[in-house]
Amino acid sequence: MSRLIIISNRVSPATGEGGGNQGGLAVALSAALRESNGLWFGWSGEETETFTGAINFQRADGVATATIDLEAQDIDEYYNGFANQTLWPLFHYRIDLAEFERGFAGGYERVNARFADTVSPLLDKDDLIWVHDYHLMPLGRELRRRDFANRIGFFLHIPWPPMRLLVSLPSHRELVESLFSYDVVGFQTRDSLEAFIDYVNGQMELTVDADGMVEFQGHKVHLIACPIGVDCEQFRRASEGEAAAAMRARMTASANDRTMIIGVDRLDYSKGLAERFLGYERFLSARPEMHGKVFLLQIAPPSRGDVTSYQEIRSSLDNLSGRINGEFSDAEWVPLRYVNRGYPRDELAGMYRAARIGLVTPLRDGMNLVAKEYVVAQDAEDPGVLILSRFAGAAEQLLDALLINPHSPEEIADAIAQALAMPLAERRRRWQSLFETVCSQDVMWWWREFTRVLEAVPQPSPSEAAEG
Ligand code: ADQ
Repeated sequence: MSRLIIISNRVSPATGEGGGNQGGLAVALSAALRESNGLWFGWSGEETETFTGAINFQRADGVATATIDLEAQDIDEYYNGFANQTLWPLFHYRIDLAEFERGFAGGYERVNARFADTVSPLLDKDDLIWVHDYHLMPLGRELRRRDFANRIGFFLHIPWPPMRLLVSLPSHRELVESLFSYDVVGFQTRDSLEAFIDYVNGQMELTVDADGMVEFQGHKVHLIACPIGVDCEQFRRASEGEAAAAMRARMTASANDRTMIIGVDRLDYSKGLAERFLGYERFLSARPEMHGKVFLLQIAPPSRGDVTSYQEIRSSLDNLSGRINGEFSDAEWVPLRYVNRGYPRDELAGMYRAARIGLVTPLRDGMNLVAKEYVVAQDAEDPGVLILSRFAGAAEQLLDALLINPHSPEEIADAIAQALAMPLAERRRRWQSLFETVCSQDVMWWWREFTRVLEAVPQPSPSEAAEG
């Protein structure tokens, strides 16, 4: 087995028993690294006055990490700029929020080259290199320019946008061409894979064969859809553990016999929080008989606070939640509990289990792990109902959820009413099928599947590598 090198914007290995409080992705990648004695490389999250390329090596619980600091201009242009103000909105279909600034694009290229320069001395020729997400799309090309003939894979965690949207990015062609330096390019869903194929057919006049193989300038790339999952076993255990039970008991006590609906999201415009609140408001207006009988707990820790569009969504949600509570609350009942903080994962598992409905309504989402966590955390005897946006990647797999269009307050309101009235037998049947799907393609399956495909790529002979 080859040594695995994971390269991502941030490095967050899981340490402690069962990964402690880290998410499934950290747990899975850490397991993959332990198995191959690999290395995880990325940005420390820290700022330095001038970029030096100095590497901070650490090893914890059998996982080796190597991190670098970035200078202020890098963070502005690469991270807050091109990644989070250009690519993120554009890839989530929010062209109205996307900023196309040359400085951002330049910073993105510069930081990708810096990643390549710094990681290069750490790489051996047999290493399997796995690059993650939209921050680092050109990294494969940068490594090829430095003569690495290794097998290099890329996985995109966010959606791939339709061709007609992507072409609004001034450097769209260069960005897509850079992906052809990889041997394997993985997407979350068939839908994203098809949008990518549509682009390479339409803009590059290339043909992708039935197995997902496409050739560009003499190099073959394997395109796959490989949906990420959650750590089913660990999260199930957490949801049955003490911390979850204690949290569940606290939630039940504070619910005071009212039925709880839960939403858990990073505070991001792609998550459809305003639309969710409006759908819930519609439900309350249409069903006065339900007043005092339900409440929505929305947990939304702030993220990317340096970016203006995130400050704006935060203040508009403050207003909207205030308006809804002002309109419907009475002395004994507050219909919307809106909380801007994160919770430890085991407590989150308890909250999911205490909720009769999981309300997951992103306007666009690569996958959405909250939907899968909600399913895993349910009590098999008395499971809750998942309401899920059709535009989350997870909707391709979770067909037994109540699938809705998050832009329609009526559909959200009707789905809430349907979920509240759903008989136990139907809840059990739907949940059983969702649980089987989520656990058969969990996050361990995901990394094994991706690395299996990458490992199957024939390694170039030394002469080919020299020519390449
Ligand atoms: P995200 O956009 O961050 O990820 P998501 O998949 O929902 O979205 O993952 C969020 C994670 O953060 C979940 O594990 C959730 O439990 C956790 N989390 C959220 N709010 C929390 C809170 N208040 N307290 C504690 N934990 C909280 C990106 C893409 C997704 C894709 C993932 C993985 O946007 O589409 O599913 O990567 O590929």
